[in-house]
Amino acid sequence: MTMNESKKLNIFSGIQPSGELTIGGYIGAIKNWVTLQHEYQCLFMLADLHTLTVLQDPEMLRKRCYDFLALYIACGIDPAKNILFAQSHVPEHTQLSWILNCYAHMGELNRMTQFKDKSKQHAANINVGLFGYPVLMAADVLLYQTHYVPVGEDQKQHLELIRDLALRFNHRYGDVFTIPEPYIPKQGARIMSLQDPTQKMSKSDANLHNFITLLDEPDTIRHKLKRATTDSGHEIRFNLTEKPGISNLLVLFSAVTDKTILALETSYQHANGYGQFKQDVSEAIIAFLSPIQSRYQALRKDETELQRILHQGALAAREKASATLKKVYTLVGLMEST
Ligand code: ATP
Ligand code: LTN
Repeated sequence: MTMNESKKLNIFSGIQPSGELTIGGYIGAIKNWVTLQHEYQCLFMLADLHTLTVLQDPEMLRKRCYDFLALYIACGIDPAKNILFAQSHVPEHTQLSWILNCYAHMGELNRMTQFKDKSKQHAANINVGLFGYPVLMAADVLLYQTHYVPVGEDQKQHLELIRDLALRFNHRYGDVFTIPEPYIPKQGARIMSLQDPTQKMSKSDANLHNFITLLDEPDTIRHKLKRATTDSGHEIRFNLTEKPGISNLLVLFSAVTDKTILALETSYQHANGYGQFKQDVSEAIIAFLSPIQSRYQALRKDETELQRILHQGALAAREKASATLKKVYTLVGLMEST
């Protein structure tokens, strides 16, 4: 590590390798990862342990970890510059999670909206892992003395809890953890579902027409966009209360073209209806995803290389994580193992 690298601030984020990565996840999180990697020391994790809070098919889960890693790289995350690793390869995450469990309160976890939502979604399997999900997330972030956590808006509440836990721990034991801050995009922090623009676009949505995945075929994208809910009227204007559907498409359009919403509104001010606009949004998404998809296909073929990246990543992550865990063990009064 060069002198400059050691002085860089730390970035940490992760995504659960479940379902298929949506364009919402890309715009809310990965797009920022790609920009931040140049200025920060970044760790990007496959949150495979977190996926177990919902029943998974073991073979699918293993396969998806490689799919997601290849996608991170295809989106522009450089494995030579960043630490890319799987959560399950770094046992310090579950070790710190246990300790933090003993400082987290039932009441604060009970207030988490994701827990409430997922409990409704998976009423037959409200397991303890689902309840403790944010504590494992806290361990992920706090092990690496993280300054910023680039995520979408839905993770903001978890980040607040992580900050509270870190402050509580530091208050008792001294400055052990860096207090992390969420890094949420100003625009695109909450991409909405295509057919119900009052709900977040989510990869676990049972209705496949609600989301666009990074690997969707062009015709699938065209089809989904055609069926996307638009609003009454015919103007193409950003207004979240009156026109949630069109506003969501404008945010998507802007994110994949890097044109401002204002510029897009201006270019459609004489549009007659939504047809052409929706068609243009789908073509812009297709053009944006096409190079990502080609890179993905090439990277995904070489599983040995993906394994090598994860192996290197786990070694680098463990070096950092074990230093924090050691401090924590000593502070809470655990014996040194000889
Ligand atoms: P699930 O449906 O499995 O809960 P998800 O689609 O909500 O998944 P996650 O894997 O939980 O996606 O999120 C990955 C990252 O992308 C997180 O940082 C999250 O905040 C962000 N993200 C997910 N969906 C969106 C969205 N619709 N808009 C903006 N950011 C999003
Ligand atoms: N819960 C996150 C995934 C995640 C994460 C993290 C994000 C697990 N650990 C640590 C940021 C930092 C999600 O995207 N659903």
